[in-house]
Amino acid sequence: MITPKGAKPILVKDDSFFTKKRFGFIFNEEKKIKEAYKEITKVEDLLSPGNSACLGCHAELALRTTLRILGANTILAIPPGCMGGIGVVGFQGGSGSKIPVFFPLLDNTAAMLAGINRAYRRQGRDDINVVAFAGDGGTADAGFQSLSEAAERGENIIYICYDNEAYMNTGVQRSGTTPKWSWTQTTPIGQDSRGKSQKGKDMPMIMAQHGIPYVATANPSFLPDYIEKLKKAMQIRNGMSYIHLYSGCPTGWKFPTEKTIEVGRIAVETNLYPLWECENGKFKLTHKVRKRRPISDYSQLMQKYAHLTPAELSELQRQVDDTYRSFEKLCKL
Ligand SMILES: Cc1ncc(C[n+]2csc(CCOP(=O)(O)OP(=O)(O)O)c2C)c(N)n1
Ligand SMILES: [Mg+2]
Repeated sequence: MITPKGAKPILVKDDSFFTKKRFGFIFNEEKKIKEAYKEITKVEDLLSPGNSACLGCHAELALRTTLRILGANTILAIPPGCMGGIGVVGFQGGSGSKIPVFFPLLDNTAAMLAGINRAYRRQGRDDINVVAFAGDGGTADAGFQSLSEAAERGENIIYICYDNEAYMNTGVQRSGTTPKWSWTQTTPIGQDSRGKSQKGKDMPMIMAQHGIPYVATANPSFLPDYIEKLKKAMQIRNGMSYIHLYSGCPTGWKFPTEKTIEVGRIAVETNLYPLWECENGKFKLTHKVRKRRPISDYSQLMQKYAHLTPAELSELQRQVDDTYRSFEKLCKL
């Protein structure tokens, strides 16, 4: 969809079909991506170049961007998971994160960050971003109690969950957010099993129900949208901000490594993963999909859903459409 460098622009002046009115949105989006790229590359990348992330890791792209936007005045918590596993803590200051980072346990990230945040605020320092970058297992399952309590107490931290929809670091086991029908090592495909049989937890909606000041969904394939949301989260001073990041995983979902950005875009274009924010209880879509694509455009891209029968695909399509319709209603309230 984005015009590659050097390619001829699609928009032809004076052509009755290729009008700016009809296709201007492509150029607006391209402009926004270029501006975001300029913005993030003029500041230092706070993650060293070498790490052991899989090729095509969406979460690594998101983490690099996140640190560039947050800047050096940031304390980062990375619980056990792929982002810890790739070497973010680093070795003798020569690799990994260039800002202070620590490993909490899988289950106490938000509690530890709350303590750090309070210590800084007590010293009158409110210029420091206290941030978690945690997987879905560390967020929706093992770490949920401490996260929910920190949200309820109004702890002023930024909690980012990168959701690759399974316990990837330990070899693709199902998590609370793994969607229905997904293949994982613990939800196999065979005579008696059609992948995961339960629905995934809707973590961003659960966090919105805590009544915290800012909740958003984001996707590294839509970086300008994510950057705007992160900047908003950094401004919040009266409670927790929670960002739920879609995070495509070529290794665990089994798709070619060069397809990560495309997979992430199609997740949004099928309405499977709408981009929204909830500021002080008010829900808003931040990216309107012009023509929703069928869910098969998404499922056929990866092995994780390769087993789906036409009947299961229609059921999945119905679920996606129903969820999206109720979400639209929520935005109108
Ligand atoms: C209490 C506890 N149980 C299990 C583990 C082992 N463990 C380490 S990483 C991990 C997977 C975490 O999954 P997720 O949070 O989704 O991150 P991802 O690996 O997908 O990036 C598990 C189960 C642990 N560290 N602590
Ligand atoms: Mg995970």
